[in-house]
Amino acid sequence: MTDERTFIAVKPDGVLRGLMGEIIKRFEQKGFKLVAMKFMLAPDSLLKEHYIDLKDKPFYAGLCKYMGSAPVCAMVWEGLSAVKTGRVMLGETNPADSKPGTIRGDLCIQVGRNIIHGSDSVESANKEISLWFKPEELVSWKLAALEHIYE
Ligand code: DAT
Ligand code: MG
Repeated sequence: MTDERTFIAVKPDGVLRGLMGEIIKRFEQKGFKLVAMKFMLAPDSLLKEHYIDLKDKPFYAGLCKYMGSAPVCAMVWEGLSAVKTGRVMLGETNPADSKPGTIRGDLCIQVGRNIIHGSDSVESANKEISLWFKPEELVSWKLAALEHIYE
């Protein structure tokens, strides 16, 4: 099961702070394979659907507005346990609870500006990937280092 996929997005604060390269680097160096990437101003309709499970939260409207306030870098990364390991790499939702070494633990401070999104289950990953990407935008290719990343 080295073909599990997760949806990762650098949020507007991460983009505005120039942290895209640092975040991409971490997933690339880990050994995950980039399957798709899109730099875009996300439309409000897409963001509302993306965060639909949080629609009753008091921060929902502000969250959607902030997510559309500047570009995001939307990505699909693939590899063994990409969803779970991706979440570990992100850290906790609140950066204050995130350990050093994680993206949120190292690079941000407040929950409302936590710089990165990552799918929380395989099911939501599949939903998010199909929401953000057309099937033909998912690139099929072989990572040359594959046999050195997996035994
Ligand atoms: P995660 O992004 O770790 O999956 P989530 O899905 O529960 O967290 O929430 C989505 C985003 O909403 C989160 O990254 C930041 C924002 N958020 C969550 N809890 C919040 C809160 N209590 N106050 C403000 N923003 C919050
Ligand atoms: Mg979430």
